[in-house]
Amino acid sequence: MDTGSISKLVSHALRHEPWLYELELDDKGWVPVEELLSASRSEKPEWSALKEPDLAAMIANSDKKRHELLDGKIRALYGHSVPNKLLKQPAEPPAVLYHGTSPETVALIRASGLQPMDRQYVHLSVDTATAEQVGRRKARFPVLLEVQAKVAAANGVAFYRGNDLVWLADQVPVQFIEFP
Ligand code: HQG
Repeated sequence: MDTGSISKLVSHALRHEPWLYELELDDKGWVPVEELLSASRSEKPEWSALKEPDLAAMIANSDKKRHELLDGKIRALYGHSVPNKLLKQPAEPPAVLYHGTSPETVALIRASGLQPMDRQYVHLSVDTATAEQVGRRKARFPVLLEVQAKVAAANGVAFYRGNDLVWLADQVPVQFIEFP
């Protein structure tokens, strides 16, 4: 079983287009595992025996903690683009968070701050190595921006925990961003 392909399908279903799998996210992004399993099983013959432990193994063995299983439900921890914004509990962020992006995007961010663009939230990283990796999805030599997260939070910007490495924000005004 190719866990990478399952993870892609699960992310697509739980972040972007659940309706294509006849799934409906609740207000925190959860769906019943059995519903996701039956949708996944019908996608490919080799997934016909897919069970919850396979999803648990996929999460445990993944390079990033993208999904969470709890009490017979599963959700994506970040990355959503579904139209209804998920309900998230604001949390106290670390002092500094990082955002890796392409050099061409920096001027746009200087003009309008960090915006979620096609997703529900801006994605930030706890360390430069992770931000670098995120930025490399966009450019060979990404630019790392430093976000003064604690100061921004004290000034009314809401932050939310994604996983151990990823934090989310509705948007980050430019005065809290340090450019290289
Ligand atoms: C840019 C992956 C114009 C922003 C990663 C980024 C992450 C602006 C792009 C997660 C802007 C959005 C998300 C503005 C920000 N004007 N562009 N004002 N503000 N941008 O892919 O953060 O592998 O939606 O710099 O690891 O790159 O899928 O977000 O380049 O955690 O699990 O708009 O996706 O995780 O791009 O990545 P994305 P992201 P997975």
